[in-house]
Amino acid sequence: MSDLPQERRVVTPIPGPRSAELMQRRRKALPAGVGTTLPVFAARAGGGILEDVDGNQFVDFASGIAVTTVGASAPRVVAAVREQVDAFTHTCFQVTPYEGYVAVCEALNRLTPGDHDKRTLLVNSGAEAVENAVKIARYTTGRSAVVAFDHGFHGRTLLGMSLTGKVMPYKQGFGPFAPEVYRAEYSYPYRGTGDLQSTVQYLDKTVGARNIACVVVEPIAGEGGFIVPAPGWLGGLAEWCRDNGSLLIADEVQTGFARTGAWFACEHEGVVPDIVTTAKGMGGGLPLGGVTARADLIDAVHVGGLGGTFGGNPVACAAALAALETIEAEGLVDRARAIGELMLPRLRALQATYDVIGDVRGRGAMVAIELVDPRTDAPDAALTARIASTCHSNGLLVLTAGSYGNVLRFLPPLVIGDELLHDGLDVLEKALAAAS
Ligand code: PLZ
Repeated sequence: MSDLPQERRVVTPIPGPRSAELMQRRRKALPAGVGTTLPVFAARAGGGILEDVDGNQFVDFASGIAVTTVGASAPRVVAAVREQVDAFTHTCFQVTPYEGYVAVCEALNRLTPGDHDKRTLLVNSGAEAVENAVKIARYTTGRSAVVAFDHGFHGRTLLGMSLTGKVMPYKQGFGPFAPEVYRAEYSYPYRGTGDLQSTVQYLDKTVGARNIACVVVEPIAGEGGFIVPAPGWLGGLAEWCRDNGSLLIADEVQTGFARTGAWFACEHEGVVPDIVTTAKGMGGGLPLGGVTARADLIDAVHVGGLGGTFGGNPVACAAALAALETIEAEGLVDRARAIGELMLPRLRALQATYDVIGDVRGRGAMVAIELVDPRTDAPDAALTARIASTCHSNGLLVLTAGSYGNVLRFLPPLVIGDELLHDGLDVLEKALAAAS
């Protein structure tokens, strides 16, 4: 990132000619099923900027979907990766262990909510973390039912899809899905759905408390549209789990690692889960996932029951340790909170002007606006897509989200400067003005 100027710059139509050429090659070589948010090809990225192969520079409000929390070329991460690659790239931890893996587990045991005795398993992705969390919960409870929520997203593997709430594009045509997965209502204050009492009643009456191995929940629904549940809802679920011998699995894949202005989003609600799943922001851009569980639970699993060829790859571990060090050294937990304090008031001011903004919500550097028909509050996915596309053409990389596709979400790297944040919000404001 060292010499990447921290400024937005659009020098060609979007996509530019080189990107358009690469898109053509891509079309011939890749399946159509892999989507594209913004059809420009990356050349460099760092700080709050992503530069494409045509020399356009985008303000990054995406972080590769909440991954490059410390930036896409953070100096500590780059140096640590270089050093590790020089030493060795792989041994398979189960064949011959290495220190980096242990150090990442120690860090996760220290940083995740609760001061109880914990153990961590490392894997390659968020989906794999969720898969393993459910394996551990079933093993230790001897129960089979798994509860997930509307608006939830947990990955694209069979179990990940089964736990995910949204059919298109994630599940359509890909079934049958894993059995013994039950779906409860998620707390969605803006739409007035999912109160704790009806959720608990569903668990008791429809699924049956004694059948439930675990409840898998995102503390803030990510892909579902950055839905922050009502205060006390997550705590109420945790209490229900405790009372009924079910395990609470907090999927912190998107919310974790400083993103929301706390190390983990559960902290905002004072909730201590039995198992926490992590990935995304942990690896400093390299693929790494984790399952951190109460020691008494995870240690029950027999030797050889958990693992994988690549899980906790040494290069990914070195990157993760450097990313963690960066978060701590640069005070990025506080920075995330400050980013929220800058963005939320500006977005609320926009809401006062543009009545298509039905809701402004989020925590820290995980914020969103929900776009609606102001007369009915009906989700307006077409408007959302138009605004996103105008932002892209003007050099702001934004993502959409939401079960109804009507949420614009903002996930800047935490190392972005205030000027770029304001600049990005200016682009958004112009796109709103042009669309309404
Ligand atoms: N749990 C809460 O947000 C991944 C999905 C991108 P993987 N979210 C981005 C896409 O289109 O597939 C996610 C998540 C939560 C689990 C996952 C899955 O993480 O690392 O993508 O497997």
